[in-house]
Amino acid sequence: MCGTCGCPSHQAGGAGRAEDPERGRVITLERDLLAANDAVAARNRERLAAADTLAVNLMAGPGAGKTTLLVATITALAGGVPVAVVEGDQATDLDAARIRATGVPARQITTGKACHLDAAMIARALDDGIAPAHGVLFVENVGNLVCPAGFDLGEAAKVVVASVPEGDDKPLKYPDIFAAADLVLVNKCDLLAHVAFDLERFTAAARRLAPAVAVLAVSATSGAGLGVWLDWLARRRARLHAAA
Ligand SMILES: Nc1nc2c(ncn2[C@@H]2O[C@H](COP(=O)(O)OP(=O)(O)OP(=O)(O)O)[C@@H](O)[C@H]2O)c(=O)[nH]1
Ligand SMILES: [Mg+2]
Repeated sequence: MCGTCGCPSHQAGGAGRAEDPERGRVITLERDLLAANDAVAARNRERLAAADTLAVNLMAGPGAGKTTLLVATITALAGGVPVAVVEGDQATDLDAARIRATGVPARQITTGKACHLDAAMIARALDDGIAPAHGVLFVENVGNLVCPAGFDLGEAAKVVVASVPEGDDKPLKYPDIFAAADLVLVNKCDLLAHVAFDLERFTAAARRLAPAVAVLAVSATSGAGLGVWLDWLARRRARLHAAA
């Protein structure tokens, strides 16, 4: 397990030496932890579907612009859709405060040593009634391009937020999270003129991992591309509603 967070996702699918009994026990424990998480996530998914709530798990590296994008999205939705946010951070409730300043409910989860949210954390937030019926529950995962990929939260969609200053090589370097993505947003596209970032190369790399994935360039600060992102959300809400 990861020495920092005890996260099993790093090694659960990895190669263990069968002749090493201790390694075998660790792999079994890690698989059990992920299976337990998946069971809670399945229950979360049922609860969210029953409430007709679209849950969207935003995953990205630190500073990619998740909270800024959420604030811009909430502002653009302008009260037309019930929205709430679960904020995951290692420490502080700074991001939850930014969300609450828009008038939308936010529940901060501080994870301490853990580097990702898990399904049990989301289940507790659901117990507290955070999910808006017939609306959207955004989950801002802990800023990390590795560990969140392994943990199903019960969301309807995983959205990976990359950003222009991070570089166009991120899908190649962090394949698991891009392989899991239902949508990739390339944020800070207002900086494309100033930073060496090849959007075509980035998109091709992301599609090698998730062949059908849509890649949308957006800017949370200028508003560019936000309409396409809002349309994507509306389609996913309609799909969830139709399946109910
Ligand atoms: N130029 C530009 N800056 C942006 C954009 N979106 C966010 N930023 C800036 O990027 C920095 C980080 O933004 P946050 O929204 O806090 O990023 P985050 O992903 O929520 O960060 P963590 O929660 O710490 O992982 C801030 O200085 C934002 O103003 C954008 O579209 N363009
Ligand atoms: Mg944030």
